[in-house]
Amino acid sequence: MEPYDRRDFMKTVAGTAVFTAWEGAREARADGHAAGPVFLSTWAWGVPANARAAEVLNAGGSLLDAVEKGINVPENDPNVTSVGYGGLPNAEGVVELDAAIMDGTRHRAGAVCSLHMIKNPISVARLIMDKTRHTTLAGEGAFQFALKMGFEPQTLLTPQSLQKWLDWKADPHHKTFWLGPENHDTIGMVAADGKGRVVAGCSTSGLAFKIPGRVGDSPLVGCGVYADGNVGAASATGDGDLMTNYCTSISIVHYMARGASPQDACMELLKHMAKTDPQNQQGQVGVIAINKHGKVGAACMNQAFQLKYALWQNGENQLLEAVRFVNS
Ligand code: SD4
Repeated sequence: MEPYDRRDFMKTVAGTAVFTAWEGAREARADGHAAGPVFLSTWAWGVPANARAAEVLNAGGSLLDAVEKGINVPENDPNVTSVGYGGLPNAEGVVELDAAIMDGTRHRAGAVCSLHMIKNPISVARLIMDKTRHTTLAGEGAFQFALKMGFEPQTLLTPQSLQKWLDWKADPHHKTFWLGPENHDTIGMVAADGKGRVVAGCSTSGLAFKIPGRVGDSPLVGCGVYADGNVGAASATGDGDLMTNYCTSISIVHYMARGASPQDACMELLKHMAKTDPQNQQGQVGVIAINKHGKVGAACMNQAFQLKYALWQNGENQLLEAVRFVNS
């Protein structure tokens, strides 16, 4: 395996993503702002999430409304087994959801950890940001807050996710998180409105069959999301137990603040992780970034965790492959 080298980068892996990032750069207006809004989301369910976000913005909603409502799409989809309704449960069969949203303009976030029985944690996170002086609520307190805000409690297990948990439970050799990683994904979305405003949001059920109470990177400000209106925004997907130790999203935004493009900022973060511990090159790490001008970047550590991301720009919504750090 050969780690990323900046000289090789332009001519190697995942050309589409590189091309797209550079195309985005070319489409920036002379005043430095993108011609219009840009939405960038993780994984295939990012495509309908972006479409909904663009629709909300187009109908006069704010960028925060757009990101929240966009993320609601995979949260509501029972077939997305790592986010919201239908998300795989913890080891005790309870679905515990994490989410965060951050407004780069106000430099203010809302976050919710280990929320049960409420299918839209990103909307609860938004209300924590907008209606309270707090940034993060967890567990029972978060649930009670959601009820006060009018959310309907419901079971988040679907027949399919219940069956998967029963199968896992019945398997005498099942993996647990006392030992190693399992099955997961998430929705992260970063957005710029073309007028200098940026927002980041993230929502997940976390690692399937996790130890109850485990909180991943997704709801932690600076880890799963970060947005700074002067610079840009970032989000992360993958092994949150690993990535939390690198504060991935704030690191990427800080690389951008020091002049890196969103793509180079993503790669710098991966390079730092690989340098700190070469084992991290086998890790499940995916990151996306946008700057306030609407230029984008997306990267993942290796082929085994090939991040796909959805990019909505100029009315077009594409699913692309992120650039890999390890070239094999
Ligand atoms: C977590 N980072 O809870 C989340 C899960 C995820 O791709 O994003 N998986 O660790």
